Amino acid sequence: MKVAVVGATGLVGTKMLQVLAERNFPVTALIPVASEKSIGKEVEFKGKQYKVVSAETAISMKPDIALFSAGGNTSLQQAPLFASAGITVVDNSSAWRMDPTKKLVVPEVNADVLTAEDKIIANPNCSTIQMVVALKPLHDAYKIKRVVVSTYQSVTGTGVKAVDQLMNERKGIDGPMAYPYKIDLNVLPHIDVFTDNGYTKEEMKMILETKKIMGDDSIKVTATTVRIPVMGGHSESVNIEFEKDFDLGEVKELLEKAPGVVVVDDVANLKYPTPLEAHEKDEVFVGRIRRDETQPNTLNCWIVSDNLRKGAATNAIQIAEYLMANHLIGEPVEVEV
Ligand code: 11C
Repeated sequence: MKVAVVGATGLVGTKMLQVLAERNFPVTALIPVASEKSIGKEVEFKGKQYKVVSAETAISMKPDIALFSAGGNTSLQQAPLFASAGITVVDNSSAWRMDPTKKLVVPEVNADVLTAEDKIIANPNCSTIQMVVALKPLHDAYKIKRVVVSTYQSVTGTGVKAVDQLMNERKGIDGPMAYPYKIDLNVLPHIDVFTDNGYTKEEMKMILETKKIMGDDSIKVTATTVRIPVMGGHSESVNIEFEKDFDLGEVKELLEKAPGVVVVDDVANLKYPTPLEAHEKDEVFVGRIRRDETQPNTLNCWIVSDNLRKGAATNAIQIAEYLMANHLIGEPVEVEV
């Protein structure tokens, strides 16, 4: 596969290069793309240096797939240019997610919606991805009525400027601020911009994207998304009300068997997921699984994942792997017998 990575110098773009290499994605040509100011810079892939090129140059090189993580505006402008040249785009920005003509995909949940006609495929928001991976097997078994989620999100979700702000504050250095307030030794109940209903855009992403990915508009979600001074991944406290009652042992079994999920739930031995433990791993970790004793058919749990991996790069590359395995991109592979 000829693979373009658009936004190759950013936090997610860099992680995409790392994950492509680790998963041995069959890259026959790598085409890193970034904004004008980065053209000519080099990125490393599998020990080799590659020069960053413009989107126009990348399109002329006819990649099979373009993995985008360059922000919503770039995506709105450039994804259609790639798509109309026949190149399949997997886009990590929020630009196309709620477009009814575009698929919003978490492979463990709804890869089967993909077809060869999908030329722009949306990668969901990181905090939504990790939640739906854990919700899916439970929805299939007990049908979810309502989800109440509060998040504890890593500064890496904002980007390099936020990581620098946190590190500078730790060292007592003044520097550019990614947030309106200090983040070290602080907690900000504010991720992305506020919308007219008093919720943030991040909260609305969790509400709307969950329904679309799960293919069920009846699932009610309410969210409070919070930034904390952490780097390894996002954590979520999730309260789930089901239509049917459940057996706690069966819930754990369903989660243990679910693709992409690792259950870490042994409080007697103080075992529960943390972002430091989830860092640099591809799975979604679930723990603190317990009955909400205040109302029927309701479960509490704690969901943690590395937001730059399963929440972004890994999910996009899993989509690419699915497209490849199902011959939805590139040339069909001819096998000699
Ligand atoms: C954060 N979830 O942690 C955001 C980052 O819509 O893809 C990803 C934003 C998005 O700040």
